[in-house]
Parts: sequence; C-alpha cells; structure tokens
Amino acid sequence: MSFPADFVWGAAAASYQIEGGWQADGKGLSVWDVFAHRPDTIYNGDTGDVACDHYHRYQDDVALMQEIGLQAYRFSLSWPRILPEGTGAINPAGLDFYDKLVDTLLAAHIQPYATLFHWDLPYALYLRGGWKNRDIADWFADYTTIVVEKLGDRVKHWMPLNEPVVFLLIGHREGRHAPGDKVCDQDFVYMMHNMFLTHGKAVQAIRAASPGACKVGSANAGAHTFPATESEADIEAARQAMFSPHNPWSQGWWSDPMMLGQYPDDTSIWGGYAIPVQAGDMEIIRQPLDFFGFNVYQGVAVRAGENGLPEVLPRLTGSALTLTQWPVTPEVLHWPPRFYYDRYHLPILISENGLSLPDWVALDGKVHDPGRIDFVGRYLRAYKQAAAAGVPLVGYMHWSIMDNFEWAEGMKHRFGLIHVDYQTLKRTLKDSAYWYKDVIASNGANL
Ligand code: IFM
Repeated sequence: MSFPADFVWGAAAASYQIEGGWQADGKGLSVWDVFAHRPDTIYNGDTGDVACDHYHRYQDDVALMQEIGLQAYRFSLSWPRILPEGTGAINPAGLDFYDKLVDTLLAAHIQPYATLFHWDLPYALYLRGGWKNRDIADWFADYTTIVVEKLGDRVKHWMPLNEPVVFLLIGHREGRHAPGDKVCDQDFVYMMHNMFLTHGKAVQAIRAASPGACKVGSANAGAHTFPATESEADIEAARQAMFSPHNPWSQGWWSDPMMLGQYPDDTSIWGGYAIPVQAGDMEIIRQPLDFFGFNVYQGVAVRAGENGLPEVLPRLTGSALTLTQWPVTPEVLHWPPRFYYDRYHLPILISENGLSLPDWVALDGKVHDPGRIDFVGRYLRAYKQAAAAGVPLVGYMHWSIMDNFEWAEGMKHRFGLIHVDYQTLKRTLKDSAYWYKDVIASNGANL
C-alpha cells in the first residue's frame, strides 16, 4: 500500500518564525515582537527581529524549495504586516509581500497552503482585549476577507488558525509564550469560545471571498494517543483518551467543537465555569471543512486499565527523545489519523511533523542529519499504515522547511530541512532535504 496518487508533499513555516523584517515597510507590532523584547522571555535573548530574513530572501528560499521538489509550501501570513493596527488601514507593502510570494511559488510549481494566523496577534488588538474580546471573530473575518480577496485567485488551500490549543494554553494560561499572560479559568473559557467563533467566521469569510473553489481545513494540535497493543480494548482506550474532557489538551476540547459543534459537558478542568455560548454560536463554529489537518510530533501509549478506564503508560526508560525531549513515537501517524477519520469523516492532512536536532555544518560543508531521515522515515511508514487501514490522506507537510525561531526556545532548536546560519543567513540543504527529495519523487514508494 502506498500513498494516493494525488498525495501532496510539502513543508511548512510560519511568519514570525522565519520572516524577520519586524518593522519593515509599515508592519505593525505583534504580541510576539513585544514579548520577545521583554527580558528573560526567550532562550539566549533571541528574537524574531531578523529570524531567517525570509521577508527579503523569499525568492532564494522558494528556489531551494523547488530544488527539493516540494509540491506545496504551507506558510502563514502576519496579520499586523497587513493590518498594522489589526483593523482599519491596510499596509499595501505587507499585502504585496504575500502576493509576490504566492506568484513566486506558483512559478516554481509549488502550491501555496496559507495559514491565516500562526500566533502573531496584532499588539494593538491585544490592547483591545485580544482573545477575551468577542469582537475578535469579526476583526479576524475582516482581515480574512482582505487576504482572500487579494490572493484567492491563486491560493486554493486555506487554514484559519494554527494550533489554537498552544497559543491559548501556553501563551495565555501558562505565560511561557506571547503575550505571557496567566489568565484565570473564567477568562479562559471566554477566550476559548471566542477562538472557536473566530475559526467559524473565518471559514465563512474564506468561502464568501474566494473567487473560485477552494479547500479549507484545520491545523490543530493537542493530545495524541496510540494503543499499547492492537487489542480492541486498548484501541478503544486510546481513542477515548484522545477525546477525554479531563485533559486540557484533549481533542474533546480543541477539535470536537469545530467538527461536531459541541463542547464536552464536564467543564471541571476549567474550574467548572460554563462556556459562554450564545444562541447560534455552535452553528457558526461548526463549519463544513474539506480536510482535517493536524500537527503532530509525539504521543502517548494507552491501554485499557483494570477499572475499564484508559491508562497512559509511562515512557520506557532510555527510549529515544528528540532535542526538545519529545519521545519518538511514529505510531501517532497511524492511529490518530484513524481516530480522527472515524470521528469526523474527513480526509487527513499532516499539517506539521518533524523534529529538532543539534545540526551543524560539517567540515565537508554539508549538514549530516541521519536522525531526521530515520525519524521522518519511521513516521511516514506509520502514515502509510493509516492509508492501508482505509483513511484517505491529503498530504504531509514537514516542519519545517528551514531552521527558525522556535518561540521561547529561540534559535536553540533546528527543525529545518535547510540549515540556516544565523550570523551570515547562509542556507545549506541538509542531507534530509536530499532524502526528502527522493521520497517526493517516488511518492513515498522508497520508504
Ligand atoms: O515551531 C512550532 C510551530 O510553530 C508550531 N508547531 C510545533 C512547532 C515545533 O515546536
């Protein structure tokens, strides 16, 4: 069993992580610009001010993508680059940047997959309450319309929000990411609901503004599980755990509302506060999507416990970890696609997957990263098992196309297929990039 003939091989990145140009050509501030400039927020005092300087080097970067043979590039747009205040006046230079990027990609035969928000909220809107303000859904819908009216003649794949669970939980509850807040449970349920409304209205805005047919999907994240054995009982336990209301990262909270139009009844993990749903909200939130995209790096093994409840198994001592200390668990490309497909009945896109390694340029001038080749090879083999089990697969986006600013971890973590020297900004294709090129050329048959 191989990948489907129309399977799409790509790689991904996000605006704040690679663009730089933080004050270029009229761009407004995002919460990440402000957060990264605060002392002691980011490893080594790194910022995204310059990052990979992709804003000025996008043409060279697209040429490298073409050399790798990418069929798709998943990028995100910076809301404050386009609308410096988040609403109101458009910054034409900001919109032009993405216009030229899309043209350059298409000229290189690379399909643009556009994410409208990958965490760089306009700071001006944060000052107006950000995710706490229900109006954010309309602010975002207006921004979405502007983008889709400009690019929708050429961009045919859209994803509104990247990993809502991460920017809300880590950015607003734990305070380790921008804006660095630690809101109470009562505020949190408002933010979560406003985020879902934002998703729903954005999907409506995309479809309304798109001049032709387009596909819209998610780029979700959160808890991922796999069964400890292939017994029916363990499979059901793993499935239950992935959607359980008792885990703040579970898909019951972060995927079910947009896909099934319902929140779990038990809100005890949010202090028991009710979700502030108004009449008609769940219909807005539950928009038909064309694919279910999710970002996945790791997961936990689950078995059916003696009391009948799912039991998460502890990690085996000495098992493989990436540089981020995330366990190597290829099973997450086999089982979660099955669980999602069974529940939501949509084709699956892996919108991010990859790993961080301590890569450097070797004496021979090359970047040898056998660990990445092994890791991705294992994960893709597992993904094939999902196809063999009957799950329709849309594609795979490697995270990331190039090394970049890894949020609070700064430049410590290198996730790229392309190595970036942050002093000279020189790019070097890693061994894994050449390997991925062969994977793409054979549509995964060489795995
Ligand atoms: O770098 C991030 C990305 O922005 C969101 N998904 C996970 C990646 C690796 O941590």
